[in-house]
Amino acid sequence: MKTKTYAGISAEYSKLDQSKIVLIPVPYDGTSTWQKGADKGPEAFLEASENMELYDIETDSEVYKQGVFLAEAVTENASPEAMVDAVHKTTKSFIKKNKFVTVFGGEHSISIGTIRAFNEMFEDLTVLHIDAHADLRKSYEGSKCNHACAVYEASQSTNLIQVGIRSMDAIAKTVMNQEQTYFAHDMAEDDNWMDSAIDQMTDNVFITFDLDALDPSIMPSTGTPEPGGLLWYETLEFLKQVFEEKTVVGFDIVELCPNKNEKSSDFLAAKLYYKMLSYKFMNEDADDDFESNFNDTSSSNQKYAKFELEDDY
Ligand SMILES: [Mn+2]
Repeated sequence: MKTKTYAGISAEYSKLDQSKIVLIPVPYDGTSTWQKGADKGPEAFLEASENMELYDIETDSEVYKQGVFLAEAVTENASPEAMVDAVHKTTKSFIKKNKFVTVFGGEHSISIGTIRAFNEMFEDLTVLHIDAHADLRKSYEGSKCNHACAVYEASQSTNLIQVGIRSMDAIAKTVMNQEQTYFAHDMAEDDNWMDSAIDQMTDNVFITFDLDALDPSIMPSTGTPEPGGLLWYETLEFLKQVFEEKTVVGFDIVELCPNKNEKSSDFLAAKLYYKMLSYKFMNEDADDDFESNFNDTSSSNQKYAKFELEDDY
């Protein structure tokens, strides 16, 4: 990866010791089925980030001053399972260092590893899954670590809330909790969806953001664009409310599939990432210590009990 620091920030804001935020790139695209190229996502995102102005008008803040450490990319790709294991280990190691951990993919299968790490480290985790696709298959094309399975494990072991869904296989209905699913066609008609979704969240929230949740008019560079997605300001309004009302413990952003003739998607991804950091730290001084509320719960096997009992389908 060419970039040495996130957004070209100076050394004083990018050293691990002083950084409250860690960014882990995962340039992985091993299981995508249609358009390839999500492995190029992190580099395009980092390049766009370097060309972004770092003062956020809305929050009147410069969140990079909280420190952003750009971790070495996770490049394991021997198999989807090996990649998920590597993402899980790396993510967990930085959570244990008391950092606010963020991950940029790569295709959505990487989130199986990030979610597993956050679920082991934070109690009563809600996974807020923002996506066009339900991604609830237990396995697909011979692997449980396929992008089509991104939140199956989360559906069994966390409080999963799905937002923006407009494409799914009928079999996903047997797994999906419809009460906690916000379909795009309903969201278009119901202004109350944001409050309703937030009401169903526990305090600790991990956000997995598949960029194809956004409308293809603003995010064309993604592997599987679906019409009828979220627009920019409604997305920000929702995210800001989540960050204000809940403890967001980390997030990942996935499925940027860059196109060299269309740079606005790369820039949107860069801006979205920076907005989410700005919302997280908007009430904190750069001098304040960051205290993660992690609590290693991985020794408890209780949260996987339900997962093990599920039948294959
Ligand atoms: Mn998707």
